[in-house]
Amino acid sequence: MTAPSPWWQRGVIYQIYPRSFLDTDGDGIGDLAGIEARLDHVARLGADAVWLSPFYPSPMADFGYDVADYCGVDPIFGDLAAFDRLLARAHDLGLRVLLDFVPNHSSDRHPWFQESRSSRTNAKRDWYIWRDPGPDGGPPNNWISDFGGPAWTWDEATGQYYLHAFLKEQPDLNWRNPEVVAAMMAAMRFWLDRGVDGFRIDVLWHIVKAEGLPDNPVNPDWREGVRDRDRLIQRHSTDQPEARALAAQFRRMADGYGERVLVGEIFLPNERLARWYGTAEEPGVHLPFNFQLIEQPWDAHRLGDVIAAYDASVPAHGWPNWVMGSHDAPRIAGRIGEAQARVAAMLLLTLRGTPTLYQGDEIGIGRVEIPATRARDPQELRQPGIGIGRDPSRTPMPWDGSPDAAFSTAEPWLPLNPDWRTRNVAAQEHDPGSMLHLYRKLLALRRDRPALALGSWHALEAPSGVIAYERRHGDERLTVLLNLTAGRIAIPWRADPILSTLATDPEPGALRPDEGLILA
Ligand code: TEU
Repeated sequence: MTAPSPWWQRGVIYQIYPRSFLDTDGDGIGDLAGIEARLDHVARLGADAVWLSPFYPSPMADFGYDVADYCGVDPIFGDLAAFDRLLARAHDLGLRVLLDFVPNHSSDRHPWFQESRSSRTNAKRDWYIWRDPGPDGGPPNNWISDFGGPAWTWDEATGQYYLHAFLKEQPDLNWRNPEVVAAMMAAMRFWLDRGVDGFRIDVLWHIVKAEGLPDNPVNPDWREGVRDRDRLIQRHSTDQPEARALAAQFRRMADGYGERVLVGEIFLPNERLARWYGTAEEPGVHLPFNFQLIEQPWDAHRLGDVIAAYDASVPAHGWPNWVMGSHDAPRIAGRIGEAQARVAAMLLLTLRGTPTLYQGDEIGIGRVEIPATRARDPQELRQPGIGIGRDPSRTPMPWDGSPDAAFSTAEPWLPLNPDWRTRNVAAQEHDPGSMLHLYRKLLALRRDRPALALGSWHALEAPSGVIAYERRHGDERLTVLLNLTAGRIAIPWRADPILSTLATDPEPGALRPDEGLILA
C-alpha cells in the first residue's frame, strides 16, 4: 500500500493579504482579528490552507516585506495573542496556516541592521553586505534594485555601501554568515513551535549572491519603458547553489515538525526552477512557485505548450503547483475579462499540481484604476506610469453592499473595486451563477475526484483556441475542455458533462463561447 499523499499535494492554498481582508479596529487597514472573523469564507470556499502575507512589525516601506522583528506582530495587525486565536480558529475549521517568511532582507529599522550600520567593527557588521566603493568611487558593482535604481546605498557614517535587492529600506542579509543562518532558522522555529503549518518563502532564489559579487551581464533585449531591473541579467545576484543548500536545510528542519510545507517564491525557467526541489535524498522546498499562468499570454496554443513543458519538467520526487494571482500580479479578471476568468478558474483547479488562489479572484475582481494621489506601492511610486504598480491587486475585499463594503468603518487604505456594490461576497452568495459559486463547485469537485487532485495529466488533440487534457487516477478518467476564445468551437465530445463554466446546459458536440467543461 502506498502512503496517502500529504495535504499540500491534494490541497488548495488561498493567499490572504492582511491589509486588505477585513478591518476590525476602524483604521482602514485589515488586521488579524479580521482574518479570524472571516476564515469561514475560506473554509466555505473549500480551500485547505491560507498563506498570510507578512504581518510582522514593519515600517511598511514595502507593506510588510520590510521586517523589523521576525517574531512579532505589527500593532496595526494586532498582537501575538490575536495570532494565536487566528491559528486556533483556522485549525478548528480544518485550515492550515502558512506564514510569509522574508529571508533575503530585513527592514533598515531592524535592530540587527541598526547595529550593523553603527560601526565597521560592530559584531553584526557582517550580518549584512557591506563593501567599499568601486574603483571609480561609485557602487561596488553594477547591480540594479528590483524596484529600480542602484542596488547599493552609500552609508556616510561608516564610509561603505550596503546591498539591497529591493528598497534601500530593505538591506540584504548576509546568508554566508552562519550567525545569520542560525538567527533566521530560530525565527522559523519560533513560528513552527507555535503551530504554523509552513511558510511561503519570499524571493528565495535571491538569498545568496555569487562569491566576489561580480557585475551582472547586460541584457541585450532591454528597451526604454521596461522596468529598470531588466537592464541586467541577474546571473550573479540570484539562483546560487548555496541558496539551494540552505533550502534543503530549511526542509530538514520543517520535516522535523511533521507534515509542514515550504513554498519557495522563485521566478525561473523550468529547468532551473526544478533544481529547487533538490534531490530525492536531499529535497529542497516542497513547492517552488510556478508563475507561468501569470506570465504567459492568454493563448490556447501557447499555454498548452507551457503546461506540457512544465508538467514534464517536475522531477519524480517533486510535485507541481500553479499560481494565477497574487498581491504582486495584475488581477486575472482584469487581464482577460470576467468570462475568460471563469475558464481560467477551471484551468487552475484542474491542472496537476497544488493551486494557489489569491483573495478576491474568487469573486472576479477585475481592473481597478488607482488615482495617482492614492498610489501607495513603492514600485509604482519609483517608476510611475509604466504599468507595474501593484496597488490594483491589493484593494480591500468587498464583503457586502453596506458602506465601504463592510471592509472597514473608516476610509479604506486603498480604494475598493469600482463595482463593489454589486461585486461583493454577499451578492455572489445569493447568485448561483456567480464566480464565487463556480469556485466552490470547482474546489468541491477537486476534493471529490482523486483524478483532479492527484491524477496524471495528458494533453489531448484539440482545435485551435481550445486547451484539452485528461486527468487519470486508477480507473478514473476526467476530460477538461477549455475554450479560450469568444467564439463557438465544434469539438466532438462524448462522455458526461459534470461541470460547465456557463450556467446553462452544455451543447453536445461544441464548446460555447468562453466555455470550460469537465467531462466524466
Ligand atoms: O516579490 C518578489 C518579486 O519578484 C517582485 O519584485 C515581483 O517581481 C514584482 O512584485 C512584480 O510586480 C516579493 C513580494 O511578493 C513582494 O511583494 C515584495 O515587494 C518583494 O518580494 C520584496 O520583498
